Parts: sequence; C-alpha cells; structure tokens
Amino acid sequence: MTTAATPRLPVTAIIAPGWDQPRWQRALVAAAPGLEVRLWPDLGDVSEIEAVLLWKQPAGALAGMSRLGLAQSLGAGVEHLLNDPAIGDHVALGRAVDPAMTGEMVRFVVHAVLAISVDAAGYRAQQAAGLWEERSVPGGALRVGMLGLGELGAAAAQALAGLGFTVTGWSRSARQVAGVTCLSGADGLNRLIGGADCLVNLLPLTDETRGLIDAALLARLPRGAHLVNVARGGHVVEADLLAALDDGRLASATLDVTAVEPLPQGHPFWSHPKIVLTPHVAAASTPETMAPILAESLRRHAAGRPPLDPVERTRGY
Ligand code: NDP
Ligand code: OXD
Repeated sequence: MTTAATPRLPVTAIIAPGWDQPRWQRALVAAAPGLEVRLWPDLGDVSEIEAVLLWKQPAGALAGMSRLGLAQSLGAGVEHLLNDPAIGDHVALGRAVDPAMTGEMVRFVVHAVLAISVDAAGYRAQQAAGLWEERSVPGGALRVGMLGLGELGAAAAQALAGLGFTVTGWSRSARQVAGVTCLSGADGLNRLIGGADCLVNLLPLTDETRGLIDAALLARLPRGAHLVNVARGGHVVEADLLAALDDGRLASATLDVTAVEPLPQGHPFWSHPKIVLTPHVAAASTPETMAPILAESLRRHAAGRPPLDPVERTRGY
C-alpha cells in the first residue's frame, strides 16, 4: 500500500516588531513540528521564504521574497497586507479568526455597553463628589446598533441580545444573527443610526468604511447617544467626534482605537471628560490559541489550497 506524501510546509517568517516573536515561534513549531520559522529581522536568505505571518511589518520588510505565496495577518485586520506593495496579486492572503479572540472581543464590548447602561461613569463622578443619589439610567432599554456583523460583530451582537438589549446590526450583505435585527445597505444604515442609543463599531477599515462615523452620521443618532469604537480609528472623523461630544449630541465615546497609535501626547482625547480610552487592547492575538489555526493554513497552502480565512482583495477585508 502506498500513502500520499505529506507536502513540505513552507519556509515561514514572522514579522511582528514589538511582539514576543520567539513565543509565536515556539507555539507554531509545537503546532506544526518541523516547520522552519524565521524571525524578523534575522530572516537569512529572504528568497527562500514562502509564507509570512505579519503584524504591522515595516515598509520594505518583504523586499526580495521572490518565492512568497502566502501572507497571513496575525490579527483580524488586514490593512497591513493590502497596503504592502511587496505583496503581489498572486500571493494568497489570510486573516486571523480565533474563537479565543472572539471571546475577548465579546467580553470587552459587553463590558463597555453594560457600563453605559448602568451609567457607571455618572456614579463614579457622584462618589467623587460624596453624593448618594439614584440616577436615571437606560438599563435594558438602551438600544444597541452594531456596525459589522462578521466574526466579531455577530458574536458581540448576539451576546448583547442575550443580555436583554434590543440589538440591530448592519453588514454589507444580508445576514441572520439570532436575536438581532439585521440590516444592510444605505437604508439599513439609516434605520440603524436613527434608533441606536449606543453605536458599536466592528467594521473592517476599507475604502468604503473609512471616515464613515462623521458629523453627518453622528447628527442622525438620537441625542445623547454613546459610541463604542473597537474597530479602527480611521472609521471616525476625530474632529467631528469631539464636536458632537462638546455640544452634547453624543454623551460618551469609548475608544479602543485611534487614527494614530499610540495616541500622541497632548491629543484632546487623553483628557476629554466624556471619553473612555484604552490602548488597542479589546481583543489581542494569543500565540497558543492562534498557532494551531495558523499551522492549518500553512498545511493548506502547502497542499495548494487557500488559507482558512481568506481575504478577498476586491472587498478589502
Ligand atoms: P469580518 O470580516 O468577519 O466582518 C466584517 C463585517 O463588516 C461583516 O459583517 C461585513 O459585511 C461588514 N462590512 C464590511 N464592509 C462593509 C460595508 N461597506 N458596509 C456594511 N458592512 C460592511 O471582521 P471581524 O469581525 O473579524 O473584525 C472586524 C474588525 O475588528 C477588524 O477588521 C479589525 O479592524 C477590528 N479588530 C479590532 C481589535 C481590537 O483589539 N480593537 C481586535 C480584532 C479586530 P458582510 O457580513 O456582508 O461581509
Ligand atoms: C486585529 C487587532 O485586527 O488587534 O486583530 O486590531
């Protein structure tokens, strides 16, 4: 009896400056024994590299990789793949989808929305002022609008619906998510915005979604609405957001992401009383949970198949 030979795994490089690359390497080799993994910046002869695992690679880092066939993001976002001129159209693109990451995002969004629904910020201010007084809070009456119903948005929307919130979601194509009113298209967006006391953003950053959250959109939200942005800073026109917070149209903004990261010192977001800021930590990629998924994509690539979660260049995500 003959058995089919296992295809050789691609020579792989990790380029994720600032991350614990040796930890990713250990997790990957544990998931795919025998895999050759090289770490930025010591890539050796780059013409041998066939697959790259990337997070915010420096410009030019992929120069000379003439055998590159797979570029895989170590995060859910893929702007760094699509914007790198060294990644030709023949190179397959993959993005990170990991149930552990989804769980992190769901907990982060649920925490942010619950804090708004019980007016945690208002009670903290009252405590600081020594005030024992019941506040009028929206509680379960808070209507949530979820921009994006993909891996993360759908899971977060479903969790919020399970907690009793009225949740409406928006996506490019028509979707079905249990307990969530799903809308699409320009009309769908208008309907969602008009009834969103709390707008949560989990869209990918594309040519179509960049700057979507601008003065016009913010003006269509119910007065006193809240924004939770856990996707990308580029979705929000920052000057418009500040204006909406300052004139009371928007009650608060919970921002995990900003247009420039790290947020520059002196930026008005740092000290704004209505902004809750975290440093892009809503859902981190974890080597130990991601490695088996990445290993499977490398095996598929070796067998001439697309990675597990391919990126569609024409959609931009
Ligand atoms: P997915 O690709 O799974 O989902 C994207 C969703 O957005 C889909 O529902 C898609 O519609 C919808 N969408 C895309 N373009 C449009 C458009 N023009 N109009 C309407 N809907 C649109 O992405 P994920 O859920 O995995 O991730 C979303 C984003 O979250 C990432 O791109 C990343 O930027 C961000 N992120 C942030 C993290 C953090 O720590 N802050 C961590 C991880 C991710 P359709 O369903 O029709 O395709
Ligand atoms: C991601 C992110 O895209 O961390 O995974 O933002």
